[in-house]
Amino acid sequence: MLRHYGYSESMGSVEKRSLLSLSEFRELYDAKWPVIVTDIIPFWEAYRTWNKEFFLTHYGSQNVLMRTVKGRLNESVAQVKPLSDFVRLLDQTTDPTSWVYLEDELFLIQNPRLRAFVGSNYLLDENMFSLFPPEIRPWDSMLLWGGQHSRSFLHMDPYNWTAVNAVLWGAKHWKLYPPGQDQFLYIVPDLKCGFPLECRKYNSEVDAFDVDIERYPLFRRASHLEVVQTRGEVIVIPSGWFHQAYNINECLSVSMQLMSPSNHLAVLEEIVKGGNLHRDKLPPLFDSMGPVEQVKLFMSLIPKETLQSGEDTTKKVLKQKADVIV
Ligand SMILES: O=C(O)CCC(=O)C(=O)O
Repeated sequence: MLRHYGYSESMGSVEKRSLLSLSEFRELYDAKWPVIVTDIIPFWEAYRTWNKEFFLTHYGSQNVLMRTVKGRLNESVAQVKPLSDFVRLLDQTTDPTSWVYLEDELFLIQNPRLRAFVGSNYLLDENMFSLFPPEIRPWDSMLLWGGQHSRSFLHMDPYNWTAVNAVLWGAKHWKLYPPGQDQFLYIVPDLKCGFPLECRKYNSEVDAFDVDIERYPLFRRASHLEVVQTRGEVIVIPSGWFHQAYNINECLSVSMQLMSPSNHLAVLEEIVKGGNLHRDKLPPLFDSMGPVEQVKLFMSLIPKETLQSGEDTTKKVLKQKADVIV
């Protein structure tokens, strides 16, 4: 299966690049191979000014969405707490089996002045998510702040988009699994992403950093790459790659997403699978159209009720966060 997708079984590595042009990115990496780019974030105001004191002083009383883990990764509990409480817990937990992880899709969107500290990223130029109606455009800048040992699930991203993750401080150890290995990954069935435009969620039951090999014996057959991403670096992970990040020390990052002419059909496919549009609605000439026209046409066919429920989803999540009084 790896070969079917054009990957060889002897894995290569993840390069760290600077002065990478957009055309070279598209040719070599976009929807093909992960890459780390080292000369984007150092120009961001967030890189110079964000630190723990800054967040506590200006945003300490705001509620954030976080996960607490005591024991194994899949026993984690989602919670809403004021940011100052999160920081207190962060400073207390440094045990490999007890940690907290702020994973908030909406914090930066709720705080546009803070969001403005995140600078531009030319890799996201011409991002086709901008062609989505605002009501159903995926939230586009998730704040991730975790203590040592905290980690994500092993997962593929919503809509099978290209992940773009920028580390502002700390370091992440990544494990990256090329497509075509689902039979080794123990993917949890029937999960939903909960985004404004509903889609499937692809999480693995396996914690790649603490594998229960008796329970998941096939997992050892999955080929993967590993890389450490440090402060000031952006990692780009192509569509179709399962990935998991482990924070080696306290780490803050912002995660974004890319839909480009190289992966737009994969993204649209996920929107169909999410039940938002039946593929019969696409006219026969769809296949002969260019990527931008395809996305525009596709979006124009999304039912009005779906736009409304997208808007309602964002309002509901914001209300849930605001209603928690601790
Ligand atoms: O930083 C993490 O914990 C994981 C983030 C991630 O998977 C992503 O940016 O797609």
